[in-house]
Amino acid sequence: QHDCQVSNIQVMQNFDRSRYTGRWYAVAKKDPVGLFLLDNVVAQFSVDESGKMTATAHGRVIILNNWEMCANMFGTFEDTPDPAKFKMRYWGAASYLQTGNDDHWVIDTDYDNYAIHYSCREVDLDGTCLDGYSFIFSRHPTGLRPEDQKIVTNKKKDICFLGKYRRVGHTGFCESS
Ligand code: AZE
Repeated sequence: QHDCQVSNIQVMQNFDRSRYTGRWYAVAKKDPVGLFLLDNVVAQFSVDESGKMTATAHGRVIILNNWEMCANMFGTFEDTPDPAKFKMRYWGAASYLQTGNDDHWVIDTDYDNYAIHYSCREVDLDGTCLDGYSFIFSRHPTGLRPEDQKIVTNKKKDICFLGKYRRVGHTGFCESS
């Protein structure tokens, strides 16, 4: 169904957080309103001794008066009754970076090649997403495999973000961090 109701969005069945750990390269993103990671976005997911999921991420940002820098971010995940839906509390290594508490849903992944992430920050009165963001992740810095592209396109449609993504470039800007 494509009624675009946030509450009807299907997420990954039987999500296995341990198989999700490790490095993911953002290959495309749909931006939220306001400041956001621009490009060179790489996320690293971990599961700690107690089973809690945590992550770090970096990406190029431009803050304040056109100050370009690499944002080093941290995230902790609060579980919900659905194993693929989390609340992510996040903050930057530097205080002038962004902090927040966003939904973090894993829509689909094969763990070894691709992952589709979704976060709606604000649900509209009609139940659709008014302000949200999404990352398409790949295990490969070179991008998605051709065989995964059709799956990803279909999922973009399912979450009603098709046509709203931009490619995420990797130029090595954040390599030293
Ligand atoms: C995400 C993957 C896992 C960890 C984190 C993520 C999100 C980070 C941001 C960062 C924004 C920073 C800004 C700085 C000026 C989803 C990539 C923390 C949303 C705007």
